[in-house]
Amino acid sequence: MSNALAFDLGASSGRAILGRLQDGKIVTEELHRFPNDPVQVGERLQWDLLRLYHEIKQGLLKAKHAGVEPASIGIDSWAVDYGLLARDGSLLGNPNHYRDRASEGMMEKLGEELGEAEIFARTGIQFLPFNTIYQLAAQSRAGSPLLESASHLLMIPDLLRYFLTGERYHEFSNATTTQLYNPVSAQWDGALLGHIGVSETLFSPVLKPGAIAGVVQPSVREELGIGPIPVYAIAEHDTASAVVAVPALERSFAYLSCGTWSLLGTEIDRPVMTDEARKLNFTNEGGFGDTYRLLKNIMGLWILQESRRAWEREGKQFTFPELVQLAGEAPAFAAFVDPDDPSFMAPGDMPARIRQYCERTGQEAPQSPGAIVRCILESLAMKYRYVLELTERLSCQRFGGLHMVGGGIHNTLLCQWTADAIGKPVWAGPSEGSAIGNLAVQWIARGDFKDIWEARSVIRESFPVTTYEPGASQAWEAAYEQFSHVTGLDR
Ligand code: LFR
Repeated sequence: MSNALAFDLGASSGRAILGRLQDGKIVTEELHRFPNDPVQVGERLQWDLLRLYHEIKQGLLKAKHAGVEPASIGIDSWAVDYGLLARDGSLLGNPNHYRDRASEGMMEKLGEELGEAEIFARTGIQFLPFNTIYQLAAQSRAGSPLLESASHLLMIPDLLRYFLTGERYHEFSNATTTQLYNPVSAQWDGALLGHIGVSETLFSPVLKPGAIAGVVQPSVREELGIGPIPVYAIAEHDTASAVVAVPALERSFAYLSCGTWSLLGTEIDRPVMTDEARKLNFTNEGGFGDTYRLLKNIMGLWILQESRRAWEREGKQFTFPELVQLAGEAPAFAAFVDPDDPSFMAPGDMPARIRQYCERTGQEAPQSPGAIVRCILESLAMKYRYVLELTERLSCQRFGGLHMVGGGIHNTLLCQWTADAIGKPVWAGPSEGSAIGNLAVQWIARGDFKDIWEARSVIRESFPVTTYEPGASQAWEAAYEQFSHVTGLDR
């Protein structure tokens, strides 16, 4: 019986999942779950990184108290954010949150200075205003004293792994999301770093997912009373881990990793660095086993989560199932938004922003929570169709359906509407995609699975997959035209 421990950190919560291989199947157990609340301090929105490290140690203690010594550990998290270390290895300040406004306008500025085509040719990465390159350029141009005194930069999972092992490495899948890593030369891009005035010496070697990245260091062993557990660099970008866990049996497949973000795309062997890919703002993020993730970020359930928080501030409490039920009862196709409108990026009053979007585009604004949630979920389903069709075009493939993984699959209405919108089946599961992909890479690295395809077929056997067949196709087809028109995506 071979076990492994996965720490999976999302933008609002984290968990420690123990995985066991039992009779040819994966059995998982959640040992620890904890909130990850970003903190607004003055102008800045930041991550409470030391608290996250504390929770990782709590997870290790819970394993120990359950009488389990994990055979290995892996950590995955959201991408693009980083921390800076001083010469003596101590953390300089708290890492900024990617939804912080510090780098506002920097993407446009660097685009003008360097040319978007040049940046894309060097990285193959989509233009998102919070990419590491823009965060770092903003810090560098503001003359940040932290950056000036920094000796090392590590991404979030690299940092936590460093605290555990004392060793500094980057990991490939997450490194690509910086928009500073050149997949062709397989190195940090010196020209881009030079332009933003950031020294290459801040960066450490990049490990491929599946590499051993150290063992739990003596001070931590002593503190927790545990052994020298090996720590692997898994596919540390949570989306990369989620893609590992897609229970596809064939090589050509499309996925939607559905959580706070919706990431929709396909797995490919070589980045698609064409002008068309750049103009459509697709990305080629690194994956397991020298693959790339040709995908697009879609704002996702963030808009719903933030709406719920806004209602909560007004004293109206709803659970997610309640909101989904109200959406089901509201009239269909009454109003649409483009979920990726920049006005939905920062935390704030989403219901008001949705109403403003609708007024701006000549639609009747939804008022009740049910109508607003219906508008969000239908708009997401429509955007999934749009991005799925573009993925087919860019990757020259036709998909028979869409694999959906992640916590969003608990929203059965969204799964059904996605199937309706794309006119193809949706195969939903597993919901803990990132944690399962994290475990799977540890098992591949340790030789328990021969390769990713064996891992995927065992995942398929171990976790239920629910099929949603498309229905009401004519109504959805007509509504898609309405959606494309009001969002301007038909232009
Ligand atoms: C999903 C995710 C996305 C990334 C966003 C910000 O959790 O990792 O892939 O674009 O968060 O880091």
